Amino acid sequence: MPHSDEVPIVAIATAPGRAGIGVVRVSGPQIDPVVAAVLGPALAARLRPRHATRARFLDAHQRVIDDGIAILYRAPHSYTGQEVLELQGHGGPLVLRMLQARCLQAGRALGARLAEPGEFTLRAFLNDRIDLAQAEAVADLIDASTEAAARSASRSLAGEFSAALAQLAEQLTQARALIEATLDFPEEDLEELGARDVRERVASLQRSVDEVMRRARLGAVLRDGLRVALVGAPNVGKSSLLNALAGQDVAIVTAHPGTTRDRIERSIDIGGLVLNVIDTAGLRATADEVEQLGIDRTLAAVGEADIVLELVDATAAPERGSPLDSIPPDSIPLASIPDWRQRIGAHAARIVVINKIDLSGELPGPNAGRLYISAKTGAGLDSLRAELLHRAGWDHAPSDEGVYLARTRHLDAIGRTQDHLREAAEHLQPAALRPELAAEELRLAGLALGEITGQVTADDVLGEIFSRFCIGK
Ligand SMILES: Nc1nc2c(ncn2[C@@H]2O[C@H](COP(=O)(O)OP(=O)(O)OP(=O)(O)O)[C@@H](O)[C@H]2O)c(=O)[nH]1
Ligand SMILES: [Mg+2]
Repeated sequence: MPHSDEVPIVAIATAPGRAGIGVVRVSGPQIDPVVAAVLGPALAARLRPRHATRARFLDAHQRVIDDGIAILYRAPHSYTGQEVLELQGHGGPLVLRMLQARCLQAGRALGARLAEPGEFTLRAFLNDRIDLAQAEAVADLIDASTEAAARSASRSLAGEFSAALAQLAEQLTQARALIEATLDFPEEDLEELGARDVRERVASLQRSVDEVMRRARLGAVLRDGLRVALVGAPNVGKSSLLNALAGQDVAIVTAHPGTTRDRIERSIDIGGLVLNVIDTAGLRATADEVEQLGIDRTLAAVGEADIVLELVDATAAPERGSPLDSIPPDSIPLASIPDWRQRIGAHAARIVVINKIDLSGELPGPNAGRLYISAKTGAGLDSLRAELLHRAGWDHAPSDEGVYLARTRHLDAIGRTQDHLREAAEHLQPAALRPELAAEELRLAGLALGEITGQVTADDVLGEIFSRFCIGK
């Protein structure tokens, strides 16, 4: 994405389609010619910054395109930190396109062009109106699919996440300064200067970063949801369970084993947490080419899942003649594809769910490491939902309190901060005191942390982040 913020950019800022009101935005270091052309010189001269003014939007022949509201923001008191003109007109797609074209035409001498996705926010970042974590929070707020995620994004946007990071960065700098003082005065020994103090500071920093990581991980789940795969032999009730959790008939259910051939995904809100539940084709050896392709997809879904729900039919004849209860969860057999569990990711959780207890008579809920349910009657589903939340890191209904709506990029940077702090702590051990290496690790820890707010960020990272925005933001 070009970073030149010297030219005006123009975009329709409201969603495509018909609506009561639509907004066209212009931002640039200099946009007065656009303002004068679109509003007429007389009105343009009377506009007071940040005040709504009733205006007619004019085309090149002074014909009225629309009648609406104009707001002018003078630099740096605007979203982008540049001069910004906001035209609020009627929300018809055609009228907004005409208005957008008119702004482009009026700004042609200034080099005006259409905005790239996220380019208004990119300019806000480049002009220090917001930091990178806040810019990402803008996109997250727009994309939020649950209330908790929206509130959390809005707090990140207000700078809560950034403030926590800034405090850590400050503490990192202080600890480093203490160590470097001993390097500058070689006659002073670090032990004398208070190695214990430095050690305690680093230990306390480690605890603080661990806490930020914990909150960021919860936030990442809130933001991205979790993938939950329903896996098991044919006919155990996987599709029935998907339908029960979704509260609607999403997948076809029949008494015929091998009904589901393809994977079916649904986003299901469980107490404010979005779970992406994936129904799969039942696992068994088959000569049917279509069914085999479906089973291959099941195995792929198992590999991608954060949580695998292994479904077992409570009435199914247990193998090897042993009653189901006496088989440890790990060896409940899926006769024909015994090694499917090896596909489960290293960090993924597996929950064994015994279904159809309305037929077998077991009590609903957890017992001996398994969960007993009936997808048909709904018995035990509350326990299952609670277990899913628990595995996602929430022991109560998810709330946005104290959670940072983190992205993978953030988790990665926090993880590297943790690594460098661990190294620093090792170099501060009395037996192997290497203060210069400890100081260097603290410096690297600070750099890793700075990537989140964008103090140190490569251009390609910026391009990657902002290109995912919608146009006009
Ligand atoms: N009594 C009872 N029947 C159930 C329950 N869950 C599912 N069934 C029945 O079991 C049969 C198979 O259910 P499905 O949900 O299609 O099973 P599946 O695991 O998706 O099967 P495939 O797609 O073939 O792998 C249907 O006749 C369902 O009505 C349950 O909890 N109790
Ligand atoms: Mg099915």
